[in-house]
Amino acid sequence: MTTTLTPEAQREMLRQMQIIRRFEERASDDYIAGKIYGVVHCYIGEEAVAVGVCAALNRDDQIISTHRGHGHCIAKGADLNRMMAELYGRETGYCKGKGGSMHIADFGIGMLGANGIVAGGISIVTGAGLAAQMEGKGRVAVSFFGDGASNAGPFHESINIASAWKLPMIYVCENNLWAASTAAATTLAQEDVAARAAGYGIPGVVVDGNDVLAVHEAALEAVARARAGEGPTLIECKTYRQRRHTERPGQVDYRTDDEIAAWMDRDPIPRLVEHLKGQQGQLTDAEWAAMDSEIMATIQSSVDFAEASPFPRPEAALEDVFAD
Ligand SMILES: Cc1ncc(C[n+]2csc(CCOP(=O)(O)OP(=O)(O)O)c2C)c(N)n1
Repeated sequence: MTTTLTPEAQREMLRQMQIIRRFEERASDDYIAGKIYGVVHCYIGEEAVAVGVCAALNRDDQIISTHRGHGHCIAKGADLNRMMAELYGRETGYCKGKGGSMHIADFGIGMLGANGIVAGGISIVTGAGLAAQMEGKGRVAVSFFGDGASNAGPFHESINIASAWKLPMIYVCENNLWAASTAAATTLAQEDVAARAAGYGIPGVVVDGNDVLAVHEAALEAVARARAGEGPTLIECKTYRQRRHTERPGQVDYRTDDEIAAWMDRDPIPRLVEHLKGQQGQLTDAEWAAMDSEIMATIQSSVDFAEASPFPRPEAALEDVFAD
């Protein structure tokens, strides 16, 4: 792993990745315990993508997420209490407890929303890229999406128009090798999603998505290009979800034990920990343990906040509904 980032900046990336990890471990436990409703898709194993990309963005840059959205929310600066309260279905949550895991948005920090429609966010955030271009203040917009979503129409339509209009967009494909139960290898016409960029006349970059520093480097370059008015970049991050598609108990996992084990060895968090420890002691065991305990305490506070919050009033069911 190589970088020009300061040790402090790298430790902050580690902290962000561990917050995502601990938030989701708790969300999974509480979902299985029946305290969280709806469905929970964990991003565990893919944290380096959200963190590496969002560290290259400003607060007013905008991102859009997927059904697997907790990591993107946290990396863009979302409030953990409001996130946990939303998962718990409470009135203090981001959607007043009526949206759940797949509908968290926070426009104030440039997080335009998770989205339960596979590929649905790609065209929405391309519109945000057009708005950013028209506004002319140098903002950029980022679309996160999976390998499965890259086979859907909005991917192609959006990248085509973004390239034709040189929109300040960064398209980040999180290729975790599986779309629910479908292996990417059986549905991608070419091994690399990034190769498709050539068809739209934009750069396509393949990056180790479990190396936060490599993801960050690629993102910095793409952001600079977008801010300079040179148009979009497609970054394909090769990564892996360590969990099954959702946390629903009893769900079948089609993946082999060997494949899972090989990727567990490339877990992005221990990789950065080892890198920092090896870099003239930029992280000690004691510092890492202290960082983790502080994170665990923050996650516990978010659960306490959620549990102390009321459920929405039944009469609120039809409030904030924008369509008849
Ligand atoms: C339009 C649409 N089709 C199908 C689904 C059901 N579905 C939910 S997640 C998923 C797989 C998505 O795979 P990918 O885009 O690779 O993202 P990943 O789950 O791997 O993060 C599918 C098919 C959906 N939510 N929306």
